[in-house]
Amino acid sequence: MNSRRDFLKLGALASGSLVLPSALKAELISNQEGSADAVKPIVVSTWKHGIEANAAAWKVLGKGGTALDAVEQGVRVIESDPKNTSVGIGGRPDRDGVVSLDACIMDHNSNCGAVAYLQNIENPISVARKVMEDTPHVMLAGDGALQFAKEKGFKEKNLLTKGSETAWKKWLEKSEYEPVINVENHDTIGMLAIDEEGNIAGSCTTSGMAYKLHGRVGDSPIIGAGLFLDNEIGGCCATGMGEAIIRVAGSSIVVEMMRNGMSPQEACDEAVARIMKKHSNLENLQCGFLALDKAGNVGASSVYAGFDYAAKTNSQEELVKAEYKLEW
Ligand code: SD4
Repeated sequence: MNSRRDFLKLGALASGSLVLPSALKAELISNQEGSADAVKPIVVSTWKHGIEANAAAWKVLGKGGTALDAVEQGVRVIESDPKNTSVGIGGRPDRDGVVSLDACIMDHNSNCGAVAYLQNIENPISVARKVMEDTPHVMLAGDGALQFAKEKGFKEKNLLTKGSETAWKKWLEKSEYEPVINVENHDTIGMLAIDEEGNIAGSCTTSGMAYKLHGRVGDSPIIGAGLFLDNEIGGCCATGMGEAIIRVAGSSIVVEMMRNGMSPQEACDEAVARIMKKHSNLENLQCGFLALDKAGNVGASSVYAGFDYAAKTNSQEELVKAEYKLEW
């Protein structure tokens, strides 16, 4: 396995705790027989756009706000960025030209909410939170999700930007009509945060696989696949080929492996290995996991090189390359 943990320092190092490579932190904890303080607050999120999302989450966490508010506010910024072509407005449409969004959110009490195949609403994560807080259900999909969002005061908006429409039309010219997965470093956003109280929350939001089949829903709104957490253990979020992530209940197995003693890094590596074992054809099968345990240890792993995540604490801000198994 390749091991690349290149740290790009984004902020000046101040006094206080550091985000340590997970192996180092684990060593520190065991050396001091559990006396090492947990790193909190902390927020981590997938891909480079995680830097901007973490900054928004920090406006909540830094003032002593809740992890739940932080993970909602953090990813909303990316959903509302029309230049981001894989989340919210500006997201690539399906092969029929329809933009449909998937999102979920989970709190430290294991409350969760999700929307799938939601159209015309810029911030699906906030609709998912409303599903969690204002209904007895976990997930609403399609027209029902849209109807619920409108009832809750969300405004309808055309999510297909000129740029995304042009790219889709160009794609149509070739008429491959094949669902494909994006490989560039601007993908679905998954976020995990621990607040000052030590509570964890997570969010995940996407426009899904570009040019997917009309009606397709991926892993991102599925609790246990795109996102899972347990306040006793930690959390995990996923990015990449949703079908492969669902097949192994990706984020939930990472949390369960951490429960059984693995570090976040070991658990993410193992989940990636599990996916690779289940698929004979690994062509374009990019999947990545990002995990955070309750002590503030972080791990991330992907099938192919290129996956990265952003981490932020009181003292440090980093973009970290995930470990990976294969070169493209
Ligand atoms: C999906 N997991 O819909 C999402 C897409 C993604 O990196 O994360 N791409 O399958």
